[in-house]
Amino acid sequence: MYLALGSNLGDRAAHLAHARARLDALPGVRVAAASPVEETAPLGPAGQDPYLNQMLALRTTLEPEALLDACLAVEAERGRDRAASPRWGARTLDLDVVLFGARRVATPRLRVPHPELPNRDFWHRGLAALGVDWREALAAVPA
Ligand code: PH2
Ligand code: MG
Ligand code: MG
Repeated sequence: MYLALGSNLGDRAAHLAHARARLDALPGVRVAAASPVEETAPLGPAGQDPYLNQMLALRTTLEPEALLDACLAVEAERGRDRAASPRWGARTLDLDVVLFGARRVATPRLRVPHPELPNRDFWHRGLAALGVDWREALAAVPA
């Protein structure tokens, strides 16, 4: 599966490094590959600082919602406070499930493929660095 990392608050590179290490240490999760880290202009509310973004390829035996729970826990370790920040507001660490094989998930907590995938060129570049064409990957997911 492919996981997007983002940070635009505090020590951004350290937040991303923490995420890579903690995810790799989780039972049933391996970081198989990582794209280069890219600095990107913020999408969303004005006045935010630039992001660091990175795409990871994870091998996992976890189900998508279990992986989501692990991601939320790792975000919280970096002080992510969802209540304090508006949608798309500044954040220390954001971990987004972008693709999970050819699976489609649509639950109240999780939508995969990530609905923003078609709109984020930095995710497209991250996936391309991992050998993935985002259009082909999307096309492989059944409706
Ligand atoms: N994530 C957001 C909102 N805006 N902008 C950039 N450049 N990178 C992101 O990862 C990002 C964003 C919400 O998750
Ligand atoms: Mg996000
Ligand atoms: Mg998120």
